[in-house]
Amino acid sequence: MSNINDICTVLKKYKSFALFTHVNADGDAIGSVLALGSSLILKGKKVLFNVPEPVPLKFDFLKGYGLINKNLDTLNQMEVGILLDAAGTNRIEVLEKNLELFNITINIDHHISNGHFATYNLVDGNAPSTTVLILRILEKCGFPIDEDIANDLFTGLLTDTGSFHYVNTNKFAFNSASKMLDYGAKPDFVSDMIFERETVGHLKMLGIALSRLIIENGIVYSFITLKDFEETGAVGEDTERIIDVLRRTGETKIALLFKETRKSEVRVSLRGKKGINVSEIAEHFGGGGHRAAAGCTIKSTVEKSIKRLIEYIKENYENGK
Ligand SMILES: [Mn+2]
Repeated sequence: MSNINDICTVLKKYKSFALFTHVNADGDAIGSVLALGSSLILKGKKVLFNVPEPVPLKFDFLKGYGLINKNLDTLNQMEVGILLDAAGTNRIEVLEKNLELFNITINIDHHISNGHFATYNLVDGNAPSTTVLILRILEKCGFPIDEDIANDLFTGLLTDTGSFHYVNTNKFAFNSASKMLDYGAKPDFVSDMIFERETVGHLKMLGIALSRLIIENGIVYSFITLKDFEETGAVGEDTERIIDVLRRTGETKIALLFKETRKSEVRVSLRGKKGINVSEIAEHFGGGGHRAAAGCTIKSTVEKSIKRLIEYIKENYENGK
């Protein structure tokens, strides 16, 4: 663990920064990149915003969204590489083999499975989102936080806590939210933009997933196939947050959504309730995440993936471990 002061020293000393986050970027990933990057720009620094494609459209209301993935050909001219909200470099293709592209790297994250792979690492598993850590850094460094940056920060906190529903909704979350509002964040605007602009593709996929829902001994699961994508015209982004509807029954301990992403490849989203740590399950299958929300990818068919995961869970979590 590095001292936050060391990170401030680097942010103040150097002039150019390349920011990175993980594939399937969520609100916290994009919010972190935009908040830190925008503040650095206000300090006169050069910043590249690197977010793996496809960049989710629903965050297009955030100022700075248009700067994402611009001028990436100058990546190797940047002095410092900063990784945000990513437990490892394996979820950032451009860095997987090229972390040494930068003399100095900084890693800011709240995943308990984080590998502390950078020169400076600020990893806090108690942080409800990476954006609360960005807030802490910006305040500590005395860097500017305007209304747009406050909205970036709030977007990460709102989405990673499931609108202040999840187990990570601690005092730290509310204290940080309160500060973000002081800096000008607009919760009603951000919530409206994120939750009240659903696509038809999302609603159709949600209907399909709900119609296939199976519940056995507190384990709730459903699946979505490539054929469903074809028939509804939905895209990957349309299936986000379906898992958060699946988990809603009172008896749910573990919820899973199996999503066929290509032939013989299934992305599994997991949610834990009643204290069950689903990141353990995801890690067993080569993935990772948080206690209450995790994911993994299985190289197999939907049917076999379901069988493998459900059997493993039944064997290991029978008594609500
Ligand atoms: Mn996060």
